[in-house]
Amino acid sequence: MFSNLKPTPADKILALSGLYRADPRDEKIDLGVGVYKTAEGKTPIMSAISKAEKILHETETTKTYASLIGQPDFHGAMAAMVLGEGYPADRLAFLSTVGGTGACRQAFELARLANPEMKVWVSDPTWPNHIAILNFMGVEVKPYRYFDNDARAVAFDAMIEDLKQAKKGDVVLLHGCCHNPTGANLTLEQWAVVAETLLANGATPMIDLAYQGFGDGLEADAAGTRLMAEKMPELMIAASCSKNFGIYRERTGCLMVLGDAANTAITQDNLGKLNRLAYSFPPFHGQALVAKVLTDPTLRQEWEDELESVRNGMLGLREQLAAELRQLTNSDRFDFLARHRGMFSRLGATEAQVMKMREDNAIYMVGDSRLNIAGLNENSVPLLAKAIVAAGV
Ligand code: PLP
Ligand code: TYF
Repeated sequence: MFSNLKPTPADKILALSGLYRADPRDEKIDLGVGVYKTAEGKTPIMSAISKAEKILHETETTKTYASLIGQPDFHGAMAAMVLGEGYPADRLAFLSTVGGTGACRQAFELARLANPEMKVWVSDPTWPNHIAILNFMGVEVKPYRYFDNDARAVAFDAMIEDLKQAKKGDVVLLHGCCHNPTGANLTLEQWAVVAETLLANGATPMIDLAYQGFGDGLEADAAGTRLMAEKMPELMIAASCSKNFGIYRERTGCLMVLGDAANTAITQDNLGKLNRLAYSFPPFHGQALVAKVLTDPTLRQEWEDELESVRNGMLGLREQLAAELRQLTNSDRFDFLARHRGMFSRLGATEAQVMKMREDNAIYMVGDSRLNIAGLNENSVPLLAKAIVAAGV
């Protein structure tokens, strides 16, 4: 039977790590997978998370099954972080999931239960896993224009023109902040126009929020999501705790579904079914850590401070890279790097230029010229700037 299996195409982002590791050059620079790294190239456990783990270790008395839909304290803390303290509890159904990826998958599954014919509109470009999961599920994917390759900014008029074509029963997938892979994001005014557009055609928005706190701050990064939650009758939010709590391997995330209060119970019931049929209970440990950190005032402050320093570190690297390129090119055409937010920027280099930087300078970025800003440090920024210019970007 298994001889019928066909080889699967590698995930281009994950495959890059293997190529990087195999490169014997000392001065190599890894700008591939979206993982936060310190200047020393380490992905540390955040101090508040370590402390929460110690507390959990000392106080946990059982490892019996917990809740199928996830832990209520985690759900409440996540809703408050994403939607603000005054979130509409009566209109919200929750599901703890296997990371943000699991939240995306379960959101697509829920939408398909509600409408077997649904199509999903995704930004062009988007995180490749969105498309891969939808293709695997056999769901039709409709790209909407998002990125202006020349301006390296959001192509907003084109985006709205395309989103006007979405229909009631379709899902429109948006990135809440820190767009992956481009780094170009909507302003709050633009979010309001997106809301008006979807209110007019009745399509259901879904927000993938994988980097809250990595762009302009915890509150600012949630502003677009909060605006949508306020204006839209329905909204799905797939929130990941992998990056902002640094607990990637714990696989912690949450799907929040906002709808008519009269439907909350049945939506909740359907969400529980999706977990049960996929893997039964979601991972517990990460939920407990996040709930502890968010609800213990001392740990929360410590976590927010560390998250701020991570965020400001990345902003500093963006400024340094833009300044370096301004000097080398005698132009401001790379200033977009300082305007983008989050871990990623799409440089706008051709695949040949990306390969040239890999071959000549041992700089590893994704083939579409997405670079992970957190893979840089003060010393490697000038090397990258020189390589960008030498490659003719
Ligand atoms: N969505 C986006 C846009 C991402 O970049 C990621 C990255 O990891 C995820 C979702 C899912 O993250 P995870 O499943 O590790 O929580
Ligand atoms: O885009 C990234 O680099 C992160 C990490 O299948 C990631 O979101 C990449 C690919 C993948 C899962 C996670």
